[in-house]
Amino acid sequence: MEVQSAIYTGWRHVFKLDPDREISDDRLDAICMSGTDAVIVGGSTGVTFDNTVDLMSRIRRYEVPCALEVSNEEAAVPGFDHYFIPLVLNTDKAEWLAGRQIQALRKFGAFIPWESTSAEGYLILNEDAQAAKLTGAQAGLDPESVAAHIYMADRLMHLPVIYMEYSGRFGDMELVKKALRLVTGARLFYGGGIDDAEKAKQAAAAAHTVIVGNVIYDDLDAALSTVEAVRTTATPIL
Ligand code: 1GP
Repeated sequence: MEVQSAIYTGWRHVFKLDPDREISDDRLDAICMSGTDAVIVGGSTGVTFDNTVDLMSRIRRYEVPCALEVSNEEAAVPGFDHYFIPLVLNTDKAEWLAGRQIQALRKFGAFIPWESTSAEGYLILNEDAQAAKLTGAQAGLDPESVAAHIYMADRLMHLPVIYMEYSGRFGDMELVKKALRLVTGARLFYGGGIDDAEKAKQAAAAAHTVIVGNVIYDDLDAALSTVEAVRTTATPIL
C-alpha cells in the first residue's frame, strides 16, 4: 500500500491534456497558470514518445505538478513527477488489466521509478468513450456491479487510485457518491463531461479528485472556470 503522502493525495482539480491534440502556447499557459492542482498527460489513441516528450517539455516551463498516464509502453517518457498505470477493471479482455502491463514490466520493470508510480483502477462507464471501445469495457454496470468493482479495487487489490471514467459524458453523480462511500483506502478520481462550473461543483462534491479534459480544447474559459468551482466546493467527508 502506498503512503498517504503520495503526490496526488491532495489533488482536487486536475486538467488532463492529450498529447495527440494541438494546444497553443497561450492556451497551455492559461491551463498551467490556472491554479489547478496538477496536469495529467494521457490519451487513448495516438499517444507516442515524441508527442508526449513535446507536451511534457512545454508543461515543464511551469511549476504545476505533471503526471503521465502510461497507456502504452512506447510512450513511457522519463521526467514526469508521477506515473499512473491504468488497469481496466470492467473488461473481460485481460490484456487491459494485466496483459500489456506485464509485457511492459518484463522489459522495463527494473527501471521504473516505483516511488512515484501508482496503479490506477479504471471503471469505464460511458460505452461511447474511445477508451471503452478500445478496451471492450462493459460500461453499463448497475449499481451493485459498480459496488462490486469498488470492493475489488479498494478492499481486495488495495489500489491507491480508482478512476470512474465517463470521458465525453457527464456521469451519474449519485453512483459516484455511492462508490465514494465504499472506498476506504483509495483516492477516487472522477472524469467525464465536465464543461462548466456547475458540473465541476457537482463532481467535486462526489469524488476526491475531479479531472477536466475535452472542454480545454472546446471552450477554454469554461475549462478555467472549473478550477475555482472545485476549489470552493468542500471535499466530501465520509
Ligand atoms: C478523460 O476523464 C477525463 O480521460 C476527462 O473527461 O474529456 O470528458 O472531460 P472529459
